[in-house]
Amino acid sequence: MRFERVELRLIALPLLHPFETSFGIEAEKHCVLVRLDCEGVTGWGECVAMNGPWYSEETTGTAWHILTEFILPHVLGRDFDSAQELQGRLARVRGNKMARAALEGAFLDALARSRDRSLAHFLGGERTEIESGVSIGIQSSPEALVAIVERELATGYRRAKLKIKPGSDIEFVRAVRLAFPEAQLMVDANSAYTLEDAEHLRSLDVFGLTMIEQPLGHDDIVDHATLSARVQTPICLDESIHSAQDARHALELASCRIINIKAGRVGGLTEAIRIHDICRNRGVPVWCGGMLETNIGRAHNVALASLPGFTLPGDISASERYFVEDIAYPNFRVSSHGTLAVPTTPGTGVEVDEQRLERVTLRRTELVA
Ligand code: OSB
Ligand code: MG
Repeated sequence: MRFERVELRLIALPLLHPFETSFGIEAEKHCVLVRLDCEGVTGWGECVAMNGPWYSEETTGTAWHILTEFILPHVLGRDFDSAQELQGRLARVRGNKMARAALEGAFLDALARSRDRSLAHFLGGERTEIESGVSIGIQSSPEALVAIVERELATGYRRAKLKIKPGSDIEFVRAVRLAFPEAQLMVDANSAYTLEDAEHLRSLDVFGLTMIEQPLGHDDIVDHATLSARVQTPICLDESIHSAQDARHALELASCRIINIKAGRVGGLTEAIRIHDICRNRGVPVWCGGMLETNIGRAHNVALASLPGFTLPGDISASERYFVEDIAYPNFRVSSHGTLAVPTTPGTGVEVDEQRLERVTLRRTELVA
């Protein structure tokens, strides 16, 4: 398929509720969308880089720069028949995984559409529905958190992930566990602790959490191995894993027992599937993370999570938890048994609402072969 035209848009969508993590509060979602046109087929990709370099070093600005200056000029006017071929062409570009993943996502959507197949099937997905979990931001008090968890579990979600940071951790988790003795619960610290907090983190063991996600340094796999041996709760890595090689290294060092896979963080769906395969061969469970995506990115996540190794509920929840109005439809809805249906229509299965998109666009550019 010949890459004829690419359009980039920076958009801003107000979030229904501000989302607080250990690295900050987000009230408005900013992201870069990629539209790729080739031979009569259009594909869409979403770049998960945030406004600022708080989760990783990439931002909407760096993604825009890398895509327009280095990635797109290198691929426009050329023919690609597989994601491997596209990644090969981009091998010279170091890092910038989120920028790269956004283009690969658009290409895979277009490729699946051109073959009249759903993205999920095209990637090797087998499930017709995926297990859905929720990620709940840091709240002002344990009581406020319990009220939100109660609502989410009543909706049917399979597990609740609680964001934690020093000062908003043990007492919050205790309150939720006391209120919901049987619920599948986990925590995500987004790198808010150091190895000196090992004893403190060990006090989470009594709550029977499914895992502690990324407690230590965002680029660490060594201290995580030490911590992993000192706590009973399984450690899961998010920020530290940028490639299949990182995943292999982390598993060889026993830095984690579970991996959160985000295609954006690892350079795209192809690399995400490599990590899935490595983990599956070793019997290591994986689940699909989220970055407060619009329905475009959410649809890519749902397709990825339909692969057989995704055996734990992911951070992929109903569209209506996030925005007043999305930019692509239909919305993903959660069933009463806590699942989202995997679309069976061609490509991602969502279509962009051009008028709505236009209204939320802050910046636009177009590159033509
Ligand atoms: O660490 O998983 C994370 C959102 C933004 C940045 C990092 C993370 C998150 C989430 C949200 O946890 C998950 C979702 O999309 O619902
Ligand atoms: Mg995380």
